[in-house]
Amino acid sequence: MTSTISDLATIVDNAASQRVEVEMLTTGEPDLTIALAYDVQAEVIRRRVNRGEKIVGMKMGLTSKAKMEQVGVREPIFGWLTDAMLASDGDTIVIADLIHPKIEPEIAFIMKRDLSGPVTAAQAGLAVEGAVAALEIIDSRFRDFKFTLPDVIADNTSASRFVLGTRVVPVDRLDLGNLGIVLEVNGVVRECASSAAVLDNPLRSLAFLATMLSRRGESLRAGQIVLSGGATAAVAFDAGQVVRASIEEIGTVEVWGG
Ligand code: OOG
Ligand code: MG
Repeated sequence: MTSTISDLATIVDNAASQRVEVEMLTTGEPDLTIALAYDVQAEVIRRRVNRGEKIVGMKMGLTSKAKMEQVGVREPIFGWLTDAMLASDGDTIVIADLIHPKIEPEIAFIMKRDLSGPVTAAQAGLAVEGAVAALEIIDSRFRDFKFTLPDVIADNTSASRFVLGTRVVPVDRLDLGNLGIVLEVNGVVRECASSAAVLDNPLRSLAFLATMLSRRGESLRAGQIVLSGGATAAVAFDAGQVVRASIEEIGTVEVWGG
């Protein structure tokens, strides 16, 4: 590579703060590997933390076939969530702060205990306080929302904003392997799925996250939020829209585009 990790982190970090789409990193650096892309991601997050943001959790991405097919990348990935990305049920997200946002329904977990991989889905479930309905707003910094696997990893997996519902339901009361999920925009159903779409069970996504983190010497901490990945394809999120995710037995969550 001719660029440093720091040069590549500057490109995605500036694109996000200036709200402009940029060329994929792999166009100029075809040798960007997955391991180096996670180094770029870590540097982007380090800069956000240095500017005062706090890490509140982690996200999985590309954990369902619908998502993999939509973006043409077939491998689950992880990224970081900070307090600056977090919104509450019913909040308004300012669309002008973003580039070309899309929104997707997800099951989130709140961790009760620290969790280090490698672990199974059953062990991961024991470390969880409960499940929460969530919406994720993704906003790839790359032109036309198109990227390769290393690009999307370096771009912190398109993380932009996320919204949590208010009910935290203990996971031992849920059949997480088959809960109905509905995404509505302005009251019209746009996407439906079963939670089985997410690696057969979103707890498998959590376990896979802990396992992938362990390979980089990282782990999950009590209190952290984990997004398990979009169960359906993402839809465009525009000003004037109200978007709602309803997850069977867990609850609903709503957000406005302002
Ligand atoms: C990458 C992020 C994927 C998910 O839930 O699958 C993701 C993207 O689609 O831009 O957040
Ligand atoms: Mg997502």
